[in-house]
Amino acid sequence: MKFEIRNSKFEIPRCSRGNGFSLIEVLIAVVLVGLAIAALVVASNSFTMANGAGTDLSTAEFLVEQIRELTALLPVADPQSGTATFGPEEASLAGYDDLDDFDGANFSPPIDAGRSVLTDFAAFSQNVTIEKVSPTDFELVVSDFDDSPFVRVTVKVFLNAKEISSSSWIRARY
Ligand SMILES: [Ca+2]
Ligand SMILES: [Ca+2]
Repeated sequence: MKFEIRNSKFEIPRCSRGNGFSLIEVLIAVVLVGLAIAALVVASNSFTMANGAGTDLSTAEFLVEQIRELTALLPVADPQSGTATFGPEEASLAGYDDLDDFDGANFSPPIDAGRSVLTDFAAFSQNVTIEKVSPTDFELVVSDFDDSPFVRVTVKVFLNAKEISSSSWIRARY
């Protein structure tokens, strides 16, 4: 482009058609491309976040399943005493031999169904609560000393102290 002085006034010569783009056209194109890229980056970030949350949830559900499997075959009442004494009578996890031994247990790092520590998931933890519930209303928690044969198992999975997943089920003393 050339600036010409005519009659003491500056005139900006216009681009004639077919002779490339004007500065304004180029600027508008740059802004539009910029907006498109920004939109793509935002969309990509939110997809990554959603995907990450999905992975965490799958891991949490896997960790709930490990406790479910581990406790599925354990009796509700202690095999020696025959009573459901809430909390462990044994010194360590390896000796837990009834469901309520797991009451109040917190596994961090979490454990698998074979009671092995899952160090690869160290950011996660499993919290187990065992409660007696009323035979007529499983939503109603009764005293640990009640003679109800039903207990409710609740497993909560935390990721860096934030609860990710929670699951409950009912077991009966038999
Ligand atoms: Ca026991
Ligand atoms: Ca016990």
